[in-house]
Amino acid sequence: MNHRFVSAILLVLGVAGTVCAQPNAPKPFGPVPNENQMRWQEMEYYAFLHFSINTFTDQEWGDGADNPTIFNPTQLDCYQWVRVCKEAGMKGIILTAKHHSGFCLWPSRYTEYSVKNSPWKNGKGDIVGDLAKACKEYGLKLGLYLSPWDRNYADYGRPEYITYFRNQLRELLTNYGDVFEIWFDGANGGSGYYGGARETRKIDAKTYYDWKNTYKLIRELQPKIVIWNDGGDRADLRWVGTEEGYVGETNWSLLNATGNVPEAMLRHGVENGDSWVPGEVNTSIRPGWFYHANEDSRVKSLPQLLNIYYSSFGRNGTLLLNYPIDRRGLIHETDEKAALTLDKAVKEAFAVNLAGKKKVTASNVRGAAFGADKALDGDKNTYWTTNDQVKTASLTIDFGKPTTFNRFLAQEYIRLGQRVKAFTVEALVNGGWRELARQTTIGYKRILILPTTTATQLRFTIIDAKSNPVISNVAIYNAPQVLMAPVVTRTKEGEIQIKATDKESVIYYTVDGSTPARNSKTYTTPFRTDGKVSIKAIAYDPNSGKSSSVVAEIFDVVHRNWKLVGVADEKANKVIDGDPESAWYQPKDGQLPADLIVDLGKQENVAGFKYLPGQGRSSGIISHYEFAVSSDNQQWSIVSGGEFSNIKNNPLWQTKTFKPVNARYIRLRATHNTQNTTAVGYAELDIISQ
Ligand code: FUL
Repeated sequence: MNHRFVSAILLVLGVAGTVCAQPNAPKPFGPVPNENQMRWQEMEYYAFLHFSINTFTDQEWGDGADNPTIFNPTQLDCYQWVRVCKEAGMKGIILTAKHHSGFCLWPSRYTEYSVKNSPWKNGKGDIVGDLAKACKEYGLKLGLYLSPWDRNYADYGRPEYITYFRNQLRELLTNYGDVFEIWFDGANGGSGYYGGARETRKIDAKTYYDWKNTYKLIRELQPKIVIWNDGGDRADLRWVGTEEGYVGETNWSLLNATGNVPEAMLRHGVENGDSWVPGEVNTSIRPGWFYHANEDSRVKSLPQLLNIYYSSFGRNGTLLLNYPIDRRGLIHETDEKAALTLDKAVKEAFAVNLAGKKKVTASNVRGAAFGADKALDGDKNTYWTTNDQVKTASLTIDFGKPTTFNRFLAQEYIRLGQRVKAFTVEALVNGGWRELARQTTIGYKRILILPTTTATQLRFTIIDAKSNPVISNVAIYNAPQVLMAPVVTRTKEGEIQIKATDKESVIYYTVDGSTPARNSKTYTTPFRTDGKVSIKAIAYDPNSGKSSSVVAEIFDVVHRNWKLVGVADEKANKVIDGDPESAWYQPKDGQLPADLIVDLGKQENVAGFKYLPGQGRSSGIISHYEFAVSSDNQQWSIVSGGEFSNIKNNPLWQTKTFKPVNARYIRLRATHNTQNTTAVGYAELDIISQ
């Protein structure tokens, strides 16, 4: 039987139970979540753990050729992972049981490419088993990532692989207890080891995996599971089109069951979609998904994490936050500290609901069982709703005295569908109503950051809805201020600019690597630097006495005398202007390979390079490259080449290092881009000198 049909039946039964309890309750409108999706949505926050053989090669993707003997974590402890996640307020963990390299973290019967051929526990270990056990003890739910793309397996691309893939699914979904979510990444086909063939294989992600039957198997083995799939048939959950940690402000939990979904649509859902497919926001606590020691200082700061928090489950999404497991086999201390700090800040922000037990009235009420008070009673199963056909209505909370607040939270009772299309929040200040926010969707949960306001009343008005609104919760908070760390950039001329996001704050900085404090230099205007320099800065708010986290940037040689060779277009200088926001694209009729040559103005000892793709669009992102150096722009030596792993979904700075070499010219050759077209673009190109 079709799973949607089964879900629909379950759902009708589930909803019927609730609806029958309340005579005169509204009927569901449009697609609604099934019980599995409901259970998942209420988890809100859970962890991703990325760990594989490529943790030991410092790569984002393994190509399937690395020898299992290099997989040797020295202190692997699944209890540490689970403890950190639990203390950070998370409700579950999704582990990369098999990433694209094909290396399995459990001793699969169907391959030799697994922990059983590693020195870890003399080949007798099972990480999936250890994690399942630890999760059970701590009351966290277990989820698994099984990469459909397998760069090790000889038969990948042929029908035989599907049997192998399903055998592995059967192992994972049978031997480790309940699995709440299965994760199928969309990266599919490409170059790999493939049992020694070392070739490029293409598959059609829509048809190759026969998802229909694969899903059937999964649901048979784990009836309570939710399926995440960004590559094939529409699953239970959707990707939100970015790995940066946000979903659109307008976010419908709906898609159409068939048809293509462009990334922009994933970000917002489809207003009149015919299926319930809610968004899950996945992002990493560091730039990469896997552990790289050189990212130890780039763990996201509290303001960054709070931003992600508000932009994910503050916008009707769930948050799947990744910790890379390090080579010891642990969540790194810095990541742990960051996650716990986030949890503390969230608890502080939402500690006191200022709307709780306050006088509340509504412009329309369906009857006493659905009164305005039902939105304030803290019970997720009760709700305020209006008579059928009433799509515009407001709810007014009377604080009884002037009250200061800056956060607004609302939840729809989504078991009856997602209905609200637009709403406003107003405050009664000095006898007049002031609009604080005008927004679109709500869904399971919407949180708004409002300007800090002191008012005696707050009015929440639904100005447009698909059907009469059904609101299960409204809450108001006054969250403590958290300062954003300043942003530091350096121009082509070597001028350092430091910008604070919070207007009232003062910036303190150092140029010698020491930690900035209030006795450090105060930043007022840009200043010039030469050569390598390390800048650290903080923002300080004299009113609250609070400081931001420290931002640290290391700049290499100044680009003052750098020139692009053989490019007439003036705009091309954007590639070396030090501004990550500006980008340049090779002319449209270009061909691959495409070269970009930079004259460094003098000989430098070059030990690596850095490439940042254009941040504004998804085209022109280089996926494969060759990097060469020269002293005379005639004779070139290739010093590095390969792929920028996962750059498509995560278009961040790419760093490649090599044995230092003296050179005056550098050449970045783009051999492929992420879309298999000829577009090539660059936000920045830089070198690492010695
Ligand atoms: C991506 C993968 O290619 C990354 O390596 C990572 O697993 C991320 C969560 O999904 O698309």
